[in-house]
Amino acid sequence: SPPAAGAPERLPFSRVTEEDLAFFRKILPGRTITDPDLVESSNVDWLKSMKGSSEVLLRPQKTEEVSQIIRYCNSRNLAVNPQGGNTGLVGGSVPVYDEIILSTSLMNNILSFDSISGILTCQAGCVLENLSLYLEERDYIMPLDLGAKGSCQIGGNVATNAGGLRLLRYGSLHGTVLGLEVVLADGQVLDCLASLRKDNTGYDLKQLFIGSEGTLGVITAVSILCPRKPKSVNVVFLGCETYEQLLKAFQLCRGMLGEILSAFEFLDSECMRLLNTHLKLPNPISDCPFYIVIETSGSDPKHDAEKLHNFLEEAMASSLVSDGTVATEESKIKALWSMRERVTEALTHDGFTYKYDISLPLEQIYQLVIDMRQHLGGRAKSVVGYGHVGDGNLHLNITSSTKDPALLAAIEPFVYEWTASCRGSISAEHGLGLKKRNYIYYSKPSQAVGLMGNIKAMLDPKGILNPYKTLPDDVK
Ligand code: FAD
Ligand code: 2HG
Ligand code: ZN
Repeated sequence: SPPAAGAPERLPFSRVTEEDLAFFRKILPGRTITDPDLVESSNVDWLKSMKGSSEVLLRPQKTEEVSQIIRYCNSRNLAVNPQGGNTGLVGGSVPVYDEIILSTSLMNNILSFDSISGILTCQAGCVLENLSLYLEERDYIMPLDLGAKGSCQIGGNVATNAGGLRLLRYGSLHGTVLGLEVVLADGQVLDCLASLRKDNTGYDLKQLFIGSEGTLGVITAVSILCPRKPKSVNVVFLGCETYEQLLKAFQLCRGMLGEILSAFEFLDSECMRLLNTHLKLPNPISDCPFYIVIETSGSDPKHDAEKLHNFLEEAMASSLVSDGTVATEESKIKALWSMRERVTEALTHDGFTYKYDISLPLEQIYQLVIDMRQHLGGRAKSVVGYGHVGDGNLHLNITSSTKDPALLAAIEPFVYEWTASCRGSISAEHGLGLKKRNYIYYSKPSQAVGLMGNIKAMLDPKGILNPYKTLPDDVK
């Protein structure tokens, strides 16, 4: 298929030959996939917005196999696209042209778990939800959670530095990942798989690979610090009349819930409309312009209930929230969470979706949605705002019935200029992939981007690892 409009030129990588396939089949017998019907789904991204034309899907099980494949590809100048669960939202997980797809899906073993320290070590292809289930049986949880948990893999999470719904409480993967094993572009295995809380021996190299989107190395194993499973979890779904009240509720909530607050998320009434229309999810409370999902996680149900009760009473008394419902039991907790987690899915039913994942100062978050609506007038089908408001992260999504270049031209660069004027980030948690890489300068100075280019050139001189991704066109 022809490359997407605006796609970069194909770089002069080799094309896969019969000899190459013979080599791959020797290393990965039965796991070198060339049947076009089987390769097809790995060529298309979750949003169905990108389509590559790879003819080879490799499914290693061991680090040593990854190492042999990459060493060979480097010597043959063959480009490789590392792929986890293929849930990425910026076109980073699928090939642009005929890059070999290296899937970690069969690298799904847990290597060790220490029930005293809570340190889990596993292969990169473990699905996030499977890790969560494994840990829950042992009274622990993963420090991250996201709507894509049923498909995304821990290697992909680390490669994108995924944030998600628990970042407010447990921090980013830059803090919770304790060690990584990475196959470098020349096939060397970099063993930084330490399981230590503290280790200041030289530069912290693993940090380079967290968020590097497959461009610096293939992550093969991860060691991660996991929190204890909370004994009591409560979720509240609240309605607010204005964004200012929502922010005041956040402030109050931080003060009154303190250490038990584990998530503070929001969605607007347009998201609710899409949940109602496309997924038939009814509003659990009365209609409001804004909705908040607050989660508490603590060790004492009585203590937590009391704190939550006091907070709700105060929030209602000071008219910060106008309606709400509380869940303590598992099925209702899940139902309330799905009102937030399934907005992305609802959007896919609304039409072609333009996605913006923006970090902004808290006070400015919703102004961007308002300004965008005004700026676009009637040109978009829906303009919705939701996200990890507690982390200062807005998900601004705009839909149209079909792909609409004129609409896109009205959105960009407006959205990026707006973001840069507040010194925000044009990619808070999804990465740059193919779609956002050329906008990096809105959030990073050219000096920083130049240094990124130097690091890439040092670690992957032939540029075989996930070409056309993350770095802008002018950095080679
Ligand atoms: P993929 O999509 O397969 O790959 C993503 C990138 O990482 C690609 O560039 C790929 O080349 C690279 N990569 C994958 N595995 C490796 C590896 N082993 N070594 C090196 N590079 C690798 N993101 C958030 O941050 N927060 C959210 O709340 C969130 N919610 C989501 C909800 C839904 C419904 C969906 C569809 C996506 C969501 N995402 C979210 C996007 C997020 O980036 C991914 O869900 C996830 O982190 C990607 O993991 P994956 O295994 O699917 O990786
Ligand atoms: C979320 O927080 C994800 O739900 C997806 O990061 C956001 O689809 C989006 O824009
Ligand atoms: Zn998100």
